[in-house]
Amino acid sequence: MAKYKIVMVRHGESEWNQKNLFCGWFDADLSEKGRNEAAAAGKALKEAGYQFDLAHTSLLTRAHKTLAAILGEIGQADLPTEKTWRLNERHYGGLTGLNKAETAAKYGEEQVQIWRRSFDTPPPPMEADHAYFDTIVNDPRYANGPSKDEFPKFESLKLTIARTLPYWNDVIIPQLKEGKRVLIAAHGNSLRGIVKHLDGMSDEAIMALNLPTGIPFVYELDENFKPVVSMQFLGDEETVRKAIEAVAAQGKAK
Ligand code: DG2
Repeated sequence: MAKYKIVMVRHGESEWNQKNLFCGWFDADLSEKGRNEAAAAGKALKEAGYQFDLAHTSLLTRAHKTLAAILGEIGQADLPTEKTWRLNERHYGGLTGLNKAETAAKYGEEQVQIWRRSFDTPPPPMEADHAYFDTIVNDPRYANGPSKDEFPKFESLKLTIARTLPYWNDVIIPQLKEGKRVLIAAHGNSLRGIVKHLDGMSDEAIMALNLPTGIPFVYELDENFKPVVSMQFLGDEETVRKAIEAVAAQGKAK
């Protein structure tokens, strides 16, 4: 029997999703489509009667704006919200800013699939001469963490999970145990990490999972935090399927 319920959502389409660029820790804003997706996510949650006690999000604007739009729609604009770098997108290292289709044309679709979806093969590191190195490393939003030692130059999904899961276990689980209704607005890969953990997915199985932008999904968990209901999207099946396929296709050479 389900004892706990949690709602998660990947932010709406960002300007860099729209341009098909590897984004990672670059702070891209939402596109107009992404703003509409975020509002639609809020409306879907409102229609389904959702209210929350707490929200969690990353330190990145695309997730904040998605969360704000959702909270506005459900009439909870002042909901207590915790922001953490541990929910940031995976750091795409040296790929940050490159076009995914052009990268596939240059290095092959298989290589891009490995960089995007393999469990433990990381992208190349972001070196100090990378166009976005200074912007990201010196961003004041990281003044309270990650520490210098923890600050990534690249992340595989495995490394992303290693910094996201402690937050899930130490912060979110205790709140669920207290009976709090929790919403997480984060990113494709930080959420894939949580989903992999919850569903006990193998390193191979997680490669096939793509999360759509701006469509909330619900998990119902038993007393041991094992899913009774897994990844139930608040959207019609056809729309969700197409949105997932579109994410998967971003790594194809055009
Ligand atoms: C995307 C995910 O992150 O890219 O960093 O480019 O969720 O913040 O838009 P998000 C990025 P893929 O792993 O799907 O290529």
